[in-house]
Amino acid sequence: MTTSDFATWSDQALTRVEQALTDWVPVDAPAGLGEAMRYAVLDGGKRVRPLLVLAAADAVEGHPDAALRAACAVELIHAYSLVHDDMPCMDNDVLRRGKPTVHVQFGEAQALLAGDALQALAFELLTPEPSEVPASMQAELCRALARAAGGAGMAGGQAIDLASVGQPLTEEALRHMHMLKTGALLEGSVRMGAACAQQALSAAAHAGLVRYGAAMGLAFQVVDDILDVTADSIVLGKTAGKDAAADKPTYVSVLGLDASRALAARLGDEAQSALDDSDLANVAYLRALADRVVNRNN
Ligand code: GRG
Repeated sequence: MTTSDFATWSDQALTRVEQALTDWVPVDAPAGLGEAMRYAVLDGGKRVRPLLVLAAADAVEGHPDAALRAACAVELIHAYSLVHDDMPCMDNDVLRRGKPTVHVQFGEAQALLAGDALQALAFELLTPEPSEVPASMQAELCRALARAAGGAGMAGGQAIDLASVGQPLTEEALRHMHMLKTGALLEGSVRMGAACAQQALSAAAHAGLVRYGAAMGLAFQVVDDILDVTADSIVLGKTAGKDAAADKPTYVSVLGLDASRALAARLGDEAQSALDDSDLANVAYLRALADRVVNRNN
């Protein structure tokens, strides 16, 4: 596969995801809620998680409708988490994706509700009625997403993160926090793509994909921490008005910049080696996505 094959696949995948999100996030939720939900989701974001779902589904010849729904569902959970994470009770950010954050634009109560409604919508998307997607596949997708987003995943990691402000963390504790807070949803994206398989996967294929997802999840956060100190965060529209966040431990604060870069490269290698060990033939998009995540500059 050439770089341009991947670019073509990725552009087409992103167009499908964008269109589906535009169609599925309701305009008409009452009293301005729909507007706040659409503001939080549309016109922004790298859509890394949907691409991981679709690339993993491609590798296992997954059910196309289930894969598109899973790709959108995980992005809705991600969008909800960003809305809540930006609120004054958490990171208190005023800019996200180059725009005012949802609570700045719509008020805190509406931001809370928009996050809640996006979370619920994610599970509604996974369980359409009627549907060609087998009920067992729908249930597996819901289970994978719920586990990734809940107390054993993203929300649990966020709780650890909030409790660690101002605390020195060991590398192991930092790894654990990030595996949950950021890694679980990225790994969950790969698990959801795998759950779209229409035939039972071999143990090697499943294990390889899970290992790949775990490496990608941590790599994403390590690179995020590196970019926080090397990129112009105001230009990226990521942060402004941070208070507690400035005092949070990161890979760069715990390991230093050079060791963080080396760790990101090792995790990229680990992701590739996990794919080598899977018995899947069609993993070129997953390989290219691993390169994109490790070498990204935003
Ligand atoms: C509020 C339950 C709850 C969880 C929040 C995801 C998260 C947990 C917090 C986000 C805080 C943050 C900025 C973490 C760094 C890594 C990360 C998830 C960055 C944002 O993800 P990207 O880069 O964002 O995929 P885009 O805008 O491209 O979608």
